[in-house]
Amino acid sequence: MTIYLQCMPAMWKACWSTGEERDKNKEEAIQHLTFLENEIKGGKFFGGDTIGLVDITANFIAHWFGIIAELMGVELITQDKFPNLSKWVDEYTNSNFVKENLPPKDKLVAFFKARIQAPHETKYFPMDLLQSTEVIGMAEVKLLGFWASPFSRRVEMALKLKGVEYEFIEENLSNKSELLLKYNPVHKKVPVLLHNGKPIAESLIIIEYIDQTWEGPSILPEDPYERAMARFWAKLLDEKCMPAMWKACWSTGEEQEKNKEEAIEHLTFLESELKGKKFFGGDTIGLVDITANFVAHWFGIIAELMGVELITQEKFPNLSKWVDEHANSSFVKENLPSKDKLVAFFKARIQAPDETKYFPKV
Ligand SMILES: N[C@@H](CCC(=O)N[C@@H](CS)C(=O)NCC(=O)O)C(=O)O
Repeated sequence: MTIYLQCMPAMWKACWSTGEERDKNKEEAIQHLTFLENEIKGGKFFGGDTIGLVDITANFIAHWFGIIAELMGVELITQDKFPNLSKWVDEYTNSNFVKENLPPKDKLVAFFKARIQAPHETKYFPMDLLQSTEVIGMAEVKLLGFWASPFSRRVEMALKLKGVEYEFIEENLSNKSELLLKYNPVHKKVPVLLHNGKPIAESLIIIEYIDQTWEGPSILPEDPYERAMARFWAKLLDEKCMPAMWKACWSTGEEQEKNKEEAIEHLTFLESELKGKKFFGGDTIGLVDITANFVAHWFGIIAELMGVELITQEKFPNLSKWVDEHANSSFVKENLPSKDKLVAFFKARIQAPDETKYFPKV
């Protein structure tokens, strides 16, 4: 019973928390595990020569924990610190009876990876192991965002890539919260990341912060030149390319033609940059792919609604292939708003009376 009430929650929390909170949880787990380490001394199982109640109760420690700990980069039950427990984990997981009755490692890895990457609405972790969501430690990362914002989704994609657990706080952009005005008084825009209460605004800056703060797949390239280039393309997308594409959608006549021409000019550079590559980041999604999520997802939807043709197969074959690649990546699919929801959102915006119409200014 002690295992369930004290040890497992501490181990679980150590996996899903970060920073100081994780260290505190690890310490607590180590304290309880030390009792178990002494308890098993000299025996094969907690039940002696055969598996008993404690061994069955401790199946999380023997099987689940190692899998989650590896995914989350947590080291706790090591051979040198817990020799008896480590031996027990081996004995236990090699017993035929146990092998036949626990879920295979591959299946659990896939399950937890999917949970880590799941959008906040569908994410599920067995919270009943934790007394409250506050003690989970993940609550130290909060994101003020808006579901339909490509900027906000960029940050979510970066957090998901790193496997960082966070609390999403949906903002009403037509009636901004005190929280948003307090934490981003300069721009008053989402996204804002709060890490241990400290606010960071501007999506590209937040992504770099995430990349430097948490372990996991690199979002920016390691090589300084490649890094500089990734920043260059991300900046071009934000400052030139996306505003021109956006304006091309919402303008008409001559104004629209001018905007389209400007967009085509910038898109042509991106087209060349993609030559021979699956993603801007090479074989995997990186800063520029995340930054360009508007080009890949939002733009096509708005362009179709507004009857604008820009990224065609014949004019931009590399970009068109990249849009498909992007749209078919399961990671991207899980982390972007659905087409139907965006269509409904933009249709409502188009039809809204002027006073309540809301479009991010360009
Ligand atoms: N440069 C900012 C742009 C963020 C942005 O434009 N956010 C929009 C939502 S898509 C917003 O909060 N708009 C509120 C407003 O303009 O009042 C970033 O990269 O984070």
